[in-house]
Amino acid sequence: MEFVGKKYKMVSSENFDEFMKTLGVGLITRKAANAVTPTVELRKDGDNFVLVTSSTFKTTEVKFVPGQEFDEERADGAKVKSVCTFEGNKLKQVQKGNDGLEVTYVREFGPEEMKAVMTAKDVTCTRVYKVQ
Ligand code: DKA
Repeated sequence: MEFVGKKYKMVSSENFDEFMKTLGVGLITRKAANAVTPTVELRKDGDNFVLVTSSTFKTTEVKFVPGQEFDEERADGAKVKSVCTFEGNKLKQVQKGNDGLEVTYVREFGPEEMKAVMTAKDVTCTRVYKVQ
């Protein structure tokens, strides 16, 4: 997995505000999250992977073993359950909230960029990150 340890910085974002609205994120948190350009890095730590998303708004560390469900605290503070799996260079995350909402994230890692497609209900958000 040649993309482990690479740092990617966001260069574009489409529909993120609508996506966050669908997740039930309030206005103040949305404003803060919309204002930042996060850096994403996938790390490996023994059997675990750690997806680190850093910004001045918030830094989250999502620690997982592929295929095993885990508890996650999302960047908006929501307590959710997630499962992450790899399909080649794509990392797929399915996240379920207490409210029953299912959110999927597909992060496709490449040598130059990482593209994240996030979907909740009928809303899709696409964010592109360039290697640093
Ligand atoms: C990113 O990786 C954004 C991840 C989105 C997390 C869910 C929405 C949080 C709202 C504060 O660039």
